[in-house]
Amino acid sequence: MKTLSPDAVAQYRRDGFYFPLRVLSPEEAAEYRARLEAIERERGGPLGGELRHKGHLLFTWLDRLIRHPRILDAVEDLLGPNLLCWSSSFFIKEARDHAFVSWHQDSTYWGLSEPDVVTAWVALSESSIESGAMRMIPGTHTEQVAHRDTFAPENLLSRGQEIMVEVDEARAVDVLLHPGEMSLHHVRMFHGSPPNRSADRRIGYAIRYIPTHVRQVAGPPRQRHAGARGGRVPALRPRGGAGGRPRRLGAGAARRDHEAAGRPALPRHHRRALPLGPDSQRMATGATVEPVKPCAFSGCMTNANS
Ligand SMILES: O=C(O)CCC(=O)C(=O)O
Repeated sequence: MKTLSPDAVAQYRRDGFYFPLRVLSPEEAAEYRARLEAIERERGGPLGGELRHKGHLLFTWLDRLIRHPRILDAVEDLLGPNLLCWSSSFFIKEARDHAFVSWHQDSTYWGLSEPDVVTAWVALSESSIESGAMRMIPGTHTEQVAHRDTFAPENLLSRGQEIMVEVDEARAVDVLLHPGEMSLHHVRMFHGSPPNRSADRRIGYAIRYIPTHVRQVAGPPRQRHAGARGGRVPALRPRGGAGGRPRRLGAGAARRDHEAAGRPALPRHHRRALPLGPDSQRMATGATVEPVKPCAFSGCMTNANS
């Protein structure tokens, strides 16, 4: 074990989640928050959907966060040493905001071959009962249940997805975190969160890790995975090599795979290697970047203008 005690691993396996784990100092967490808020100021408001998701593909500082050894050590204790970052998202509730997250299981929508996915949710501000901390129902990660789309406007989930069975809220555990602490949760965990009644924003960065044997079996043909740690990456063509720096995805290989699968023509930017460096460096130094338009292929964060 690298970080988690045998008891902590046993607790995760039994309950489906574990917290708190300190991964950043309060000062480091404040630095991450300051970087996020500098971008928001530059863009004139809170991040829209296209920048809230997979920010690690755009910003070098988030790319560093998804590879942070303290986060990876804990995730490795649960998933083993060969890890990909499948996705990441900011979950931000403004001060005294009605936004909430309905009870849901992440596994319902992600199209992955196995429920071997751990989310590391890193708090960049206080996550308390008042600010709308996540809530989890222990032991609910063992079965998949049906969901429906509600499209509730204040739901932070894209289609307002919610669990269709009765959720026993009396059993819910509040995942209370100070800035720089993280929680870990299983992809089938029943979880959600109420509105933020506090005077500060509630900011969390959710990083989704998978072991390299997990496959994308539904959804877009080519997801942008970042290699987080370890060497064997048999099928997903992650953007990062073995524990190393991000690299370009070969355009020819991507196109050949896509065409061989008999899929419709890819948008033009999917046929090229993805430029990570210039954009993220420009953002890191605070200069203006072109507006990013989300690609219609779900999960893709490429600038459709490129
Ligand atoms: O941040 C929240 O309140 C919810 C986050 C969530 O649903 C997730 O990380 O899967």
